[in-house]
Amino acid sequence: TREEIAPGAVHVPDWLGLEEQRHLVRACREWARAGMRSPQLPTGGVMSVRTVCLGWHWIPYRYSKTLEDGTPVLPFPDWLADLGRRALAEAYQRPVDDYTPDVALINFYDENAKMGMHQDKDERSDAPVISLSLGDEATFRFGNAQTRTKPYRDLTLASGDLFVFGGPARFAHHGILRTTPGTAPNIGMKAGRLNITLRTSGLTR
Ligand code: MD5
Ligand code: FE
Repeated sequence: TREEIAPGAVHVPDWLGLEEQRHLVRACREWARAGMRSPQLPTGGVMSVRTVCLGWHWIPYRYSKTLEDGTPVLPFPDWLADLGRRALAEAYQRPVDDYTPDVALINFYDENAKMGMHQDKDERSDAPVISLSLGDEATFRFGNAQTRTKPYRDLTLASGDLFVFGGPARFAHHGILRTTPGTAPNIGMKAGRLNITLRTSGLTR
């Protein structure tokens, strides 16, 4: 099933099979060995998710090629770009060879983590953003491009779900209200939720 939530916003529940989910969990575990950090906001706050980046390192509100301590960012693998093209083809029901994401943000949510309503505006590209969910279910709020408030729609994102945000949905406000412990299938995660977003930075180093 494919549901167009708004123009350019497509939800494909259960897109990833269990073996593909397990493969992605193993990959996230490897990337996490480099260290997951809670991004620090300029306001002094700290985000409740923990993050590791591939391709470009994201700091609110910019991208850089090195981490805070100067170590190089992990590479963005070709197989992940291929997965992104397959995801876009499924969501938009057209062949895709013109999508070249170069950033992935891997967000880990423990049972208390959430993400406030925001827009993703740090990329210098209006290419679609692809979201893949693994582990516990989340309540996702999909809003509008104009305001952080109503109208919005609350949806459940479950393990294996694909969500594509393109076109007019690319700059919609969105957030994660909560995750629901104990709702994950058996894919090699003890607890919590992982979200992988694929993005196009629009940057050249
Ligand atoms: C997550 N991540 O589940 C969420 C969902 C983030 C982030 O929001 O910035 O890491 S991915 C949702 C997303 C990305 C880009 C655009 C839109 C939603 N959108 O227009 O609704 O960790
Ligand atoms: Fe976001």
